[in-house]
Amino acid sequence: MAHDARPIDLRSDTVTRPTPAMRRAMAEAEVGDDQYGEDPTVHRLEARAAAMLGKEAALYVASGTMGNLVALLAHCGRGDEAILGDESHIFWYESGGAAALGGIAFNLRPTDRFGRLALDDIAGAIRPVRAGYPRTGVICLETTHNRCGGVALPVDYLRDVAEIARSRGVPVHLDGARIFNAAAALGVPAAEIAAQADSVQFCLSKGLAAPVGSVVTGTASFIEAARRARNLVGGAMRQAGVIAAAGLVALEEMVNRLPDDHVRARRLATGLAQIPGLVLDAATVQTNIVIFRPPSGLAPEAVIAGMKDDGVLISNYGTRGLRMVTHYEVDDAAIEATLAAAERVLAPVAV
Ligand code: TLP
Repeated sequence: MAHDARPIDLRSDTVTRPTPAMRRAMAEAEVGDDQYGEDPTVHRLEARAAAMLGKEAALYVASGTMGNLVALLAHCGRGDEAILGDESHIFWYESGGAAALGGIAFNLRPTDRFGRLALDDIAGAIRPVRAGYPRTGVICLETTHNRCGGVALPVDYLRDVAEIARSRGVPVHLDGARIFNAAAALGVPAAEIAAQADSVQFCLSKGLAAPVGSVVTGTASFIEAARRARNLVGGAMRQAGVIAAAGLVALEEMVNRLPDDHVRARRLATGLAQIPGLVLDAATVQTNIVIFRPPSGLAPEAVIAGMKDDGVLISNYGTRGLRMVTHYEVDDAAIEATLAAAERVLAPVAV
């Protein structure tokens, strides 16, 4: 397996390399100019993605960041407010793009340990119509929730938010970068999750192992607006079928194996929790992400460096702790090797 020659890379599921089937599909992809609407492979990918999420239409974009950006640009005008969680990916890691390019203000709300914003807080944050108030353009949620350790938002919670949003005429955007992980964890079709939001973006390039790309889904008129926004940010591509072909393989062949990653993440979490002083919220380990804090006295940077010396790459999630993510290229042996390394590196500091 790959980790014999390479480090065990648990920094993210984004590190997954395309499978042999993806490489073949890319080489053989039928292509055309997508800006003329003539790339048949992009069309197939968009149709497949829309069908899997139960939405009218879909748009292939270069990244999850671009997917969230074009969705927010399509929902909001300049000066509008987006209600979003203070631990959301859009707030933390997307360069403030919606604010920089769309003039969209962030109305940040506290996030609980399961990735939820309180319902009454959301309801209270939606602006009444008044000349001096910004307009509330969109409510954003995230599932699985990255900084909350990969928790999946329950469908009932999403339904409750949708009801509040609908009653106030505000759309809901779901950053469903890992929506198929959420679906697997909840044991429901991804379409049931997506049905609770007006727009959903999901990534092909994470646990599904495609080399590039995300998809935005929603109504046909929303996707038309998102397509315009994609042009605006320079994201309209040409013979994109070459990469979309790998995305199709991701949807056809990689969704059903995600539960394997979840089992391995739980094994990892159970093993890590045995280490004295290590802090881990086991209830949040629901999918392929494990976040933990090292025992006090051990600096996160020292843990990362120590693990790296032992051939294991992990990432620093700052105020949240350290993160490990399981994926297609991490097998059972890699999990056991990681735990052995963690026991050495995270052993209690002698006083
Ligand atoms: N997340 C990355 C990094 O945090 C940048 C990762 O390794 O997990 N939404 C969510 C919830 C995400 O986790 C990510 C990527 C994105 C959006 C953005 O996707 P990309 O990286 O394709 O722009």
